Order: sequence, then C-alpha cells, then structure tokens
Amino acid sequence: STDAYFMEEVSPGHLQKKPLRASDAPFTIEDLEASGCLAYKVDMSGAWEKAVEKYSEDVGMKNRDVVKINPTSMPNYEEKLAIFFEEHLHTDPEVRFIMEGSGYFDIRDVKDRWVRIPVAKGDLLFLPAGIYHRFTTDEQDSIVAMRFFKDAPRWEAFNRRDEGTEKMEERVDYIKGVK
Ligand code: KMT
Ligand code: NI
Repeated sequence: STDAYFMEEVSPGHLQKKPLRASDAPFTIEDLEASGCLAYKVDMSGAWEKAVEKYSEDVGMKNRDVVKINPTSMPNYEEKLAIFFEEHLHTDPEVRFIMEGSGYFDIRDVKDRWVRIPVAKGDLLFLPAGIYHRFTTDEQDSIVAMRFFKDAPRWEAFNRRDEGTEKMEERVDYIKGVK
C-alpha cells in the first residue's frame, strides 16, 4: 500500500492545500507502479545523500538543485505555487527527494483520475516523463526538495490546458508504456 489516495476535484488556489481525500478506496503501490511512478522512503539517519545520488544516477539524472518552497524563501510564493499546481508534464522524469517539510504531488492515474501522493521528509519520488501531474504545499506551507535533472537544472513544464501535450513524443511513449 501507499499513502496515496483518490482526491476530490479542486479548482486551483481554492482549498488545494487541504488533504481532499475523496474516498477510502485504496490506491496501492501496484497502482502507483502501473502509472509508471515509484515512491521510496529513505532512512535519513544514514548516508542518505549517497543513496539518493546513486538512485538518481541509476535513472539517468546528472544534475540537481535544492528548492525551498515557503512564503519567506520563495519570491512570489503564491504565484509560483499556482504554476506548480497547474496540471503539466515534463519531457524528463520528475525525480524529487524531500529533505524537509511536506506537500502533495497529484498525479493522473491510468484512468485519468486525480491521485494525491502526500510527501514528507525522506520521501524519494519518481514520476515518469509524460505523466500529467501537479504539486502543492500543504497547510504547513513549507517544503525543501532536491530536484534532479538529466541536463542543466532547468524546470520546463508543458501545461495540459495549453493543448498540444497529447501529441508530444514523451506523452505518446508514456501512454504506450502504461498500456
Ligand atoms: C513540479 O514539476 O511539479 C515541481 O517541481 C514541483 C516542485 S518540487 C517540490
Ligand atoms: Ni512537474
């Protein structure tokens, strides 16, 4: 099992930081893997940095940065959050390690339903290229995450509502992979 769950529909900005659990129907680790995602808990009392680095290299990541998402560290916090919470995909996998704080990654499952994945310190999350997802902090309003990149640390999102994403190579490959 995972901590993930089916979530209620929510309009961006409105109540997005609340848990929004829609039902008690389980969303299992198998369901998560069927959508191409992986989630691990890393023991941070040990040599976690080496373990996380090794994992990221194994999945093809060469670069990383650390992002602090909270009202004091991040200029234009609410605007940035609105960008993160817009449903999007990337051409690279989204690999994140949570160093401090907590938040929610929402993914679209294979049936296009929103699934909420709560993350907290020690969580390592892999979302494949081409999956629709979004991110928000929770009501604590603070998270520190290590982000991994294939090439230079550059965050580029393609929003679903802008259309065109369905025809992208990474989206087509993602859909083939989950079938
Ligand atoms: C993304 O692509 O949604 C993000 O990088 C969110 C910020 S990482 C906690
Ligand atoms: Ni993303």
